[in-house]
Amino acid sequence: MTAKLDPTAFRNLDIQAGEDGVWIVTLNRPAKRNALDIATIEELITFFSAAPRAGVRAVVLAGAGDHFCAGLDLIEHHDADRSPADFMHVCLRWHEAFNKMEYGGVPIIAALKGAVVGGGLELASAAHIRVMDDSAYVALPEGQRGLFTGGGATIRVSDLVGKSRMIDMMLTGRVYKAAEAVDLGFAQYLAEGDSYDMALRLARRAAENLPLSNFAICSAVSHMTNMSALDAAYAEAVVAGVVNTQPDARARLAAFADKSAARVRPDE
Ligand code: 1HE
Repeated sequence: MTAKLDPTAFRNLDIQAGEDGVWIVTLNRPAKRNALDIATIEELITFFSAAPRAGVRAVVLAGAGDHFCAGLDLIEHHDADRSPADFMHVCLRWHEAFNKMEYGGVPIIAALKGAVVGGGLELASAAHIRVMDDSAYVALPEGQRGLFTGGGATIRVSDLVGKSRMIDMMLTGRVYKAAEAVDLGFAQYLAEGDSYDMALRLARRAAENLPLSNFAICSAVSHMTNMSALDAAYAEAVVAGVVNTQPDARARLAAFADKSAARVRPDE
């Protein structure tokens, strides 16, 4: 079962398909600091729903301009003057997009710079790897705006850095700059140069893995951390049963056995 992805069908996202299966998805409203309006969320759903069945082997998720993402489109939200039920449905669409990302099975590497705030941090947290450069900073300004997180921060941001840190950020508007943010666990990498270059390198490396392995890594781990330990152990065994016996893995195992495969070394 395959899906088609037409890069020209997107307006708020710039989509570039790489020949190596690494696709570049760029939030493309730099004049609005890539704030997430409804149309952008719908495009994220469209892209990440199809990606696992469209031959996408890895994604670099980036932002156009100086900022990754300014979070919820506050102007759209203000102008729409939404009812509670309306905004609940908005949040459910955000969850649809971000769950498709986290559980979809395609590695997503976020290239972070400038503001990664509010819903922008929620979006970044749904990626599997986050790379920051020196310009990046994270914050949850919801408290100051009279809002609350609605795009999964209570789940993913607290998972990354803990409940008490998240609550402090929301109460006080605390901002963490890149180096400290990486130390605390908001991102796995601090790039010396451009976060995009490093994210692309990492995405290309991940794309060399077998797709079924990556599917398990970028889906099963998240599912299993939602389960009891007993159920997770069972599910892990089932997933490993499928992944670890895949025919495509035999050549890789044979290469290890005949000593032609690269060894695991600290400096490679
Ligand atoms: C926006 C948004 C936005 C910028 N919605 N339009 N998020 C926030 O509270 C962050 C709000 N944004 C900012 O703090 C700043 O804009 C930035 C630090 C990201 C960038 O600053 P700067 O000086 O480069 O840009 P700017 O002059 O503030 O904004 C440039 C334009 O982008 C301007 O539009 P213009 O038409 O007047 O030129 C801004 O209005 C627009 N813009 N950010 C809409 N967020 C599911 S619940 C999630 C809840 C949240 O995410 S709350 C956090 C919201």
